[in-house]
Amino acid sequence: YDGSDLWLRYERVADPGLLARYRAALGAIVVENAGRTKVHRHTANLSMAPGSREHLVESTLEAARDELVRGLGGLLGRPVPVQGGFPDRAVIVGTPDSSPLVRMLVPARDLAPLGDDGYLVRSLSRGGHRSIVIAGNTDLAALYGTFAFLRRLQAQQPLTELKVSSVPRINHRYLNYWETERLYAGNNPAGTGGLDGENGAIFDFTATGASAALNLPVILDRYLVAARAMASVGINGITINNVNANSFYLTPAAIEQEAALADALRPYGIKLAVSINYAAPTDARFAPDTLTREELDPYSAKFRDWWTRRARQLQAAIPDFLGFTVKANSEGQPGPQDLGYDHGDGANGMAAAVAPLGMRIFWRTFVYNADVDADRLKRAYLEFGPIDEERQPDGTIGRFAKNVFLQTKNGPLDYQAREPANPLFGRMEHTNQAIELQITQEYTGQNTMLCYLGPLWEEVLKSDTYATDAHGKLLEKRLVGHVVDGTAQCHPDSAIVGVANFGNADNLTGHHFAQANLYAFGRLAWDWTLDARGIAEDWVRLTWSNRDFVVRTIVAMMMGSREALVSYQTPLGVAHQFRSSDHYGPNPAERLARDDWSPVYYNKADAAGLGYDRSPTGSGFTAQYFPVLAARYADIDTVPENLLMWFHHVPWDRRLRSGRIFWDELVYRYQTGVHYVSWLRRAWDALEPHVDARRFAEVKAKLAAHEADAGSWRDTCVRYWQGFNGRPIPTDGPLSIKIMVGGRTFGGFDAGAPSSTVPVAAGSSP
Ligand code: BDP
Repeated sequence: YDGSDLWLRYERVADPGLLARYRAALGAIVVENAGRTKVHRHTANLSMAPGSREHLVESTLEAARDELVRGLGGLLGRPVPVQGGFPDRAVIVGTPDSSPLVRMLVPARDLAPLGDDGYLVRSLSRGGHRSIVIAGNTDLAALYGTFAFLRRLQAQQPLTELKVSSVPRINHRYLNYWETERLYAGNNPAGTGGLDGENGAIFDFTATGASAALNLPVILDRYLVAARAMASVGINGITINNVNANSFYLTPAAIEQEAALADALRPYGIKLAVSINYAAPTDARFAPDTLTREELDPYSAKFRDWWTRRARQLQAAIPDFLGFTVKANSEGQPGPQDLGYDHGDGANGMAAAVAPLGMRIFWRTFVYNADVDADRLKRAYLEFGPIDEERQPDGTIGRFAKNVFLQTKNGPLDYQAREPANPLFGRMEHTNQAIELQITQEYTGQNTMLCYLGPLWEEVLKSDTYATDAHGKLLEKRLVGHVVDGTAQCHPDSAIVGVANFGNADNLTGHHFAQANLYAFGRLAWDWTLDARGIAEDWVRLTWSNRDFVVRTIVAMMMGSREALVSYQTPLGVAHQFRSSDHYGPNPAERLARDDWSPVYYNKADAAGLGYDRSPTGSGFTAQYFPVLAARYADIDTVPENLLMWFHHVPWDRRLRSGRIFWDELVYRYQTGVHYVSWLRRAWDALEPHVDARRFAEVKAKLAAHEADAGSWRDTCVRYWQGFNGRPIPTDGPLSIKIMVGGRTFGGFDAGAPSSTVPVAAGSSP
């Protein structure tokens, strides 16, 4: 098995008793009027590639029906018929509009609180008939309920007395897909896909224009597997191209292909958006409809009309087109500041251009501009904060338009394995804010390391911002998740974005365990209050096996993996020690053209100690947080130890909570991280009898590379720090390693015995 079904495997239930109970309860599939509400289709010649396993459907209810046929057929090991009427033991799917049975069986008042996307799943007994009803107010909600129901069966949960309902906490649950550049996952190196098929992107566009055959009316299996997988966790939108945007995606030839893709994804409720370059109007590809650089004035009719024209072209082909994602005045991308305007002017100019079409602008806050402040981490708030607080002529506060979302990375730096929450969360009270998480593992091991990101995101979403109201009183709901879902500060609209990790690899994500990150993102996007451990357990049951031993082992492997990665890469809050060429390996000594791209800028290693002083005696970044956090981070005695070097330059001899001095603790952390990876490898080996051969071997090979690379992180960094402090490697006797995650310990193992393949630092010279 190659992993290409992701978590939608639907393996036959192994336990004979359970199989018999499922078979007895699930005798028929009833989806009334499944074909009645056909979704819009722009592309007449949309077709599957020859030899495809997937197939095109024309409506969302057909997608639900076909998923049940596939899912129940697989799980029960025999086909379950699609029937009309009101058969006994049926699974009934629909809405009160589509299905008279749903209307009869589900009281309207039970559906009312579900909104557009929420669903319910119930077992009912009526007139001697037992049935399971999956219902929502929209076809898409019914599809979401179908996937949730199948998930229960895949995880072997009982079917009796089902009374489930679920409503997403966040409205817009989107992926950003970065093709063409730094594909960290899922790409077959010599693969096809992306522009001109030259890299390993999932979607295969061509840039050659209308004269050559367009690749995209032809739909490949992997597009629909991805669509089903996204829908199964409730993702409802995708920006299809890199934020460093190629304006090709706005040309007529591209729009034709985007329309085909949108047609294929539409039954699954996934809508398209495109990343744009602020200066696209100057691009010769649009001649004669081009503007000069001076005409990129966000207040000018010329600029706005240009964008309205582009948006109209997109909407003509893709009626549910979402809008644009914008990276402006960041890392060399053009933006309104080039003409003396600020982000508010630029975002609002574009927002005004697309507002009549019902579209939104997702304007990213990942900006840094050396003129604004030497500490790169301070810049976003310095650039965006004042716009949020500005009093408007009509007396309201905040200048950003209603159809603008600021899209903000979880942390203030750049997707590091551990960061404090971005201070913008809670601070941008008058502005719509989306959180941006990175699913693709740029700084977290890419395609090689096993790193489950659920705990990272849970940590961020459940971080307390200590946000206060206008009177300085602490808000009641003030976790980052509350800010994002709108409940903290009464925002009616809400969004979460994940930078996605699939490509054209057989299993879509490269590392088999990278699938878990896509899954976890989707589940958390729907309900950020879920815990990462529960999500991991679901994923293991759906993807690998329901056997207790397998579930326990893999969940334990996953749960400690991120903390281990932090330990062997960037322990105790030292950030961004990555080699600039690929952001995978270490290079703490690197000094680049720009200070704020350089590991040395982040580590500030010297004879006295290590770490970046961002306290009031340093850059003063801590003051961007609400008072409770600002005070906690400002003081080296109260800052959480896992963020120590994020906020302070720490003396080598400083005593830490473990009783060890800082230098000893640092080496100890590197070491525990590497030991954890050795344990991962051994834990995996023990699963050999329980895992299919191909996936077992592929993960085993990745873990071997992972272990070697973790060792190289430790050795490179420890050796480099020694160059400053001249200290020996501490000897600490055998290490008993327990990695704590959310108050639980995982992988409690005796790491006293040195691993056979990795040189061990403690007690020896690295
Ligand atoms: C960095 C990536 C770069 C992205 C940038 C961004 O290295 O490729 O363009 O983030 O988010 O992490 O804009």
